[in-house]
Parts: sequence; C-alpha cells; structure tokens
Amino acid sequence: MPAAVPRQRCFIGIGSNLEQPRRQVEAAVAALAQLPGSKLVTHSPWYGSRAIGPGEQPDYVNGVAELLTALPPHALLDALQAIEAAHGRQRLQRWGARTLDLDILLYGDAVIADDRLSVPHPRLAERAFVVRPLYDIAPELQLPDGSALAALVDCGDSDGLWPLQSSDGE
Ligand code: ROI
Repeated sequence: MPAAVPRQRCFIGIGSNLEQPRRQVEAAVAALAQLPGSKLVTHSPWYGSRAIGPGEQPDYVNGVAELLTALPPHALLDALQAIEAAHGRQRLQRWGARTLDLDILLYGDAVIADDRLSVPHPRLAERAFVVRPLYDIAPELQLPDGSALAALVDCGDSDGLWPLQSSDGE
C-alpha cells in the first residue's frame, strides 16, 4: 500500500464582487469541500469590503477557508482555477471586477515562488480583507517567516471592511 500523503494545512482567500457575490462565495466553499484528497475544516465569517484596485468597481464579499489537503500546491492551484472557471470567472482586466477569486494564501509552511504561484500570497499582510478573516479562524497562526498573524491584525487598516450579517447580500 502506498504511504499516505501527509495533508497540509492551507488557507484559501475567497472574493467576489459580481453576480450575487454572497452566493458566489458560499458556492465556492461548497466546491472546496468536494476537492479530492481534501477536507474543508472551516471558513471565516463573510465580510463586505471596498474594492482595492483601479477604477470604480462594486464592493466585494471576502472570506477565508481552511483546508487540509493532500493535493500538491500546483494541483491545488489547478483545482481552484477549475472552480473559478466553473463559476463563470472572466479575466477581463488585471485587478478588475471578478465573479470569483480563489487564492492560495498559505500552504503549510511552504514558500513557493515560480511563474504560476507565489505562496505565501505576496499581498497577504497588507490586505485587511485577508488578514481579518484569517485571524478569525486561525488566531494562533504563524507565517512561514515566523511572524505572528496577530501582529498584522492591529496594524492593518480596517477601513473599508465590515462584517456581513448572515442574510446580507443574498
Ligand atoms: N478588493 C477587495 N476589497 N477584495 C478583493 O478580494 C479584491 N481582489 C482583487 C482586487 C481587484 C485586487 N481587489 C480586491 O483581486
């Protein structure tokens, strides 16, 4: 029998600002729960957030999911891009509005930098819409460089980020 592949603790950033964003992010969580070799541990509360990026675009719904997965990082990336595609994501413009965005924020303690994947996500620390929900589900987390996530929460600019009620954005 082949040795079991150890599962890695991963955190996935989820965002949507088109086509009923709240439904998009809920559907994304359901799709993450179906990934092969993976177990969805939990997801954060949902937040509304003002769009960061050029031009005018609608507010986002953002959150973070925790996954235990045996998928290697690039296979996980492929799987996330397949979920995005299945949810009608169109890559119209860099940093433009999107139906569904799934980012690998952390993959265990791995540090990856190649032409497809940068882990930890390079802008993790500067985005309150990532740091806040990540802290909600993993307040003890240390980043691969040894820094504490908790240290990022307080210095993060939480302007433009608000908790959603369970019925918001339906
Ligand atoms: N802005 C917010 N608030 N939330 C996002 O998820 C998000 N994603 C992006 C860009 C366009 C950079 N801006 C965002 O990719």
